[in-house]
Amino acid sequence: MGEKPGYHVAVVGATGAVGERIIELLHETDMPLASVKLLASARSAGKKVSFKGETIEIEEAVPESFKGIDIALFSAGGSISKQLAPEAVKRGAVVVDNTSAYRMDENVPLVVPEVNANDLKKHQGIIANPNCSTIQMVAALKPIQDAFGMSRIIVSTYQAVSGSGATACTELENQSESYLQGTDMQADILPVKSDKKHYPIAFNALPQIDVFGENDYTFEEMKMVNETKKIMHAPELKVAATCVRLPFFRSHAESVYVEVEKEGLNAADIREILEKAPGVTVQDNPAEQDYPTPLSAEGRKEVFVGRIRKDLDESKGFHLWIVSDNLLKGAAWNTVQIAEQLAANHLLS
Ligand code: 25A
Ligand code: L14
Repeated sequence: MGEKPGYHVAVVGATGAVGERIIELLHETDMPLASVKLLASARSAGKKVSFKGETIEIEEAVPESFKGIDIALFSAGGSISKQLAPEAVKRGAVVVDNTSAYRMDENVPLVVPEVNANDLKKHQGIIANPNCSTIQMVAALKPIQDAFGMSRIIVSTYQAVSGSGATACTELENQSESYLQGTDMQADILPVKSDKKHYPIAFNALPQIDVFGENDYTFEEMKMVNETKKIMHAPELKVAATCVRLPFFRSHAESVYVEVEKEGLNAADIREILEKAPGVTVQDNPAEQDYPTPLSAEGRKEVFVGRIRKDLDESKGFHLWIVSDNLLKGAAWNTVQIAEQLAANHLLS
């Protein structure tokens, strides 16, 4: 690319499920871009990608890649972020990291722009993009917390296979074909590539996302617990999660139970708050069977909320169904939004 005014951006993990969506969103951004550098593993180096009429060659990500980069968007897994994010910062880049490597680090803001954009001001070179299931949940719940207080969240997730990356998507395709042809399904990746056992995801439901911790919750579940408290600035909030993988490709869905602090509210009060909430679209009309689904949310940037109901027994309890594209608001779009905010607020050094 020629010498244009604007930011020099690098995408790490550019050939992955999230990286590809980041590149698409950079096509549309209003942020001025001087150059875009696409980085992945040596396996992909040399591949060519077209970007705004120019051809960009994928390069292997190494420490020197970040020379002259203003902002680096990382989506290549936690171990790559641990190795290379500090190298990028050392060379003057601000990093927006999509992995769990730095999220709970005290010096790293964990940001959903609609919820806690102010936290960006405290950054020291790395900003973490939260876990996908957490992002869509807090985007819908923070406005309710602000209006009515919140004491407890209990969530069960229904998560898409793309959260586990491009190779897991191929695994679901292959297993589906095998199942329909009546042959044995080969399972090598899900629930967790590095774990001891693998189960087929096709025509199945797996109550394990990420590995188990000592308390018998999975890391995905504990990410939802800990990240929610950090983003919502609510260490005392009670949060419990059960995370389940289902055999569809895109968008996570969540059944969420919340208890507010204010007495005497109805579902209509919750609906009214959510209708005004930035980045949230209420899709909730039982009479017309209108509610969001993973397929209806695919490719959309918003967080959709439906099935808003008051609990039958607990007067401060409400149930919601929250759906969003895990690769967009859950990952690539939230990342690009953070980059845009950093640029707009002069937070790129
Ligand atoms: O390591 P972890 O913590 O378990 O996490 C790894 C996962 O993080 C995903 C990512 O998705 C991967 O599954 N990820 C990151 N952020 C995410 C988020 N917010 C997220 N998932 C959900 N939500 P992915 O697999 O789709 O993309 C991986 C990208 O990372 C690049 N990469 C890998 N190693 C790298 C590296 N980049 C720099 N240095 C390294 N050492 C990777 O590039 C991709 O861009 P690639 O060149 O390795 O992949 C090119 C194509 O190759 C295929 N492929 C993947 N694994 C294998 C493979 N082919 C053969 N053998 C393999 N083992 C992929 O289909 C890819 O298209
Ligand atoms: O913490 O659905 O970003 O497997 C990436 C993988 C969230 C879960 C993260 C998945 C995870 C996601």
